[in-house]
Amino acid sequence: MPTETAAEYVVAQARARSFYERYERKEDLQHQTHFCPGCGHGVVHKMIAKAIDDLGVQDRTIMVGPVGCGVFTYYYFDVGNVQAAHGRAPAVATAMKRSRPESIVISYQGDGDLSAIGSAEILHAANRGENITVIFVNNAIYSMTGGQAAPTTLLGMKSTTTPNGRNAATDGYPLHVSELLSTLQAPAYIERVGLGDNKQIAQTARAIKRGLENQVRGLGFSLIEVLSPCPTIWKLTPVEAQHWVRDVMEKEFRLGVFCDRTKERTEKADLRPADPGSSSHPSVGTPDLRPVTPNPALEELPRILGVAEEDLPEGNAAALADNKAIDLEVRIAGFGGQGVLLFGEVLAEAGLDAGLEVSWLPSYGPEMRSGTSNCHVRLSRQSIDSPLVTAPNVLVAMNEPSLRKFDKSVRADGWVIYNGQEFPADCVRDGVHVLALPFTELADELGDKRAANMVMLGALLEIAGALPQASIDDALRRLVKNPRWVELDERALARGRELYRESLVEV
Ligand SMILES: Cc1ncc(C[n+]2csc(CCOP(=O)(O)OP(=O)(O)O)c2C)c(N)n1
Ligand code: SF4
Ligand SMILES: [Mg+2]
Repeated sequence: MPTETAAEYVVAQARARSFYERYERKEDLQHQTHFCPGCGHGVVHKMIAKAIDDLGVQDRTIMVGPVGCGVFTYYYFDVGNVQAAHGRAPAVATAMKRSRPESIVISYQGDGDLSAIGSAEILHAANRGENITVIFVNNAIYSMTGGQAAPTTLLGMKSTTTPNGRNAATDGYPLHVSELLSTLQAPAYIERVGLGDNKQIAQTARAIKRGLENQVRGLGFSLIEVLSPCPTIWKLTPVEAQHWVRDVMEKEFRLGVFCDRTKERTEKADLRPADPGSSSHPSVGTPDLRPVTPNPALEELPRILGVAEEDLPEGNAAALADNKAIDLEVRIAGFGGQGVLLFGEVLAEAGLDAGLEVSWLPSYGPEMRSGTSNCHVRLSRQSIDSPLVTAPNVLVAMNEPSLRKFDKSVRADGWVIYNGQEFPADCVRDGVHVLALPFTELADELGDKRAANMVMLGALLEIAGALPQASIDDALRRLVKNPRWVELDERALARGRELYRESLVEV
């Protein structure tokens, strides 16, 4: 058991080794997180990183991040990272833990994520007793999206969806997740803690460490619920928000340990000889510290997913034959409604149709506080290691903020396709090619300015010369079902190809 007092704990807060030294999220803010002042997420992050350090498990920890203000775990924790779809972290964590039993898997979730859209996932992961650790950051609201009510919102509490305050008659009662899950037989440990004052903070650090330690010892499912301030959405100062946790939230959500089967499981584990076939399951309770063994099923995966050349649609194999070195990394960015995601989908579907390795990763970002929506697309003849495109060889910027956000990331000798008459002089970079045209107006001339994305895609296809026209046509028809739009988009693609040929500008 740790012995820190609250004061000692605060003094001990040097940067944990389990944090990256620099955060690559924003080039100019590499020592700052994205959290608002007084946000509980940052405090919980520190505690998790310190616990990972203390337990010496950094090399085998996998953090499964949520959707919500905690989404950027992968920018901060220097461990294995996966980002799950909203609410699905316990399912992803289950898969990680079962395929890599020696790993230490953390499911990090907000209250919207865990208790609303992900209520089924957490319930069943807990009921199966997965040997994972869930860190549940309860701030009683959907913060990232601007303050809609969550199942944990307090009665009378105002939110954008309960403007007159939550009303039990119409909105139900605050959901007590820890109490609910502790009625199950499988969980090993469930505790609710808070960040309302120093004493609570010290207890939270202990509980988080304990939740991880339980997993290291193979004792089963642990969940630590943390009552956490969100000054921004609660419209309080950081100090007021902290007091609100202690004086108001805690009255609704009682702190304490709701379930603790760790002692009996430790005793059972001590009596039993190690069983290599079943050690990851908590009903067995055997601590699993075996060395990493490769999972043969995973090694088979490339073969299972691979597309043999002879299976390609007729004509495509030949079209690709002399295009062995395709390695297209595209970042497409713009405002919501500009068709950024569809652009990426058509490109990715066409690549798939053509038998390439493909990834498509939409990135909505925390809309409330930044703005542009963007997506990452990779097309390659080789296996793709990561769907993230951090250094694109083509940036498609559908507006100026997107250009400014991503232009520095474009590789030397790469391309920027920019929707604007004038390419801003301060964005010009040596060796980076630019095609800057008023694509929105050009699409308008074709019949609808919303087809600007397809005009830009046409230009990209012509620049990259990577995909057979038949694959693009097929992808378009599959994704854009309305025949009127298919016809317009086809003309837009052709126009884009033409514009590139006519208007190429090299900078
Ligand atoms: C499938 C899906 N539905 C809805 C959203 C929009 N969305 C993003 S974050 C969020 C709520 C996050 O709230 P919470 O989990 O409490 O996290 P917090 O931001 O409060 O830490 C929602 C609804 C989404 N990204 N994906
Ligand atoms: S909006 Fe709230 S939860 Fe999100 S980062 Fe800011 S304080 Fe934290
Ligand atoms: Mg929340």
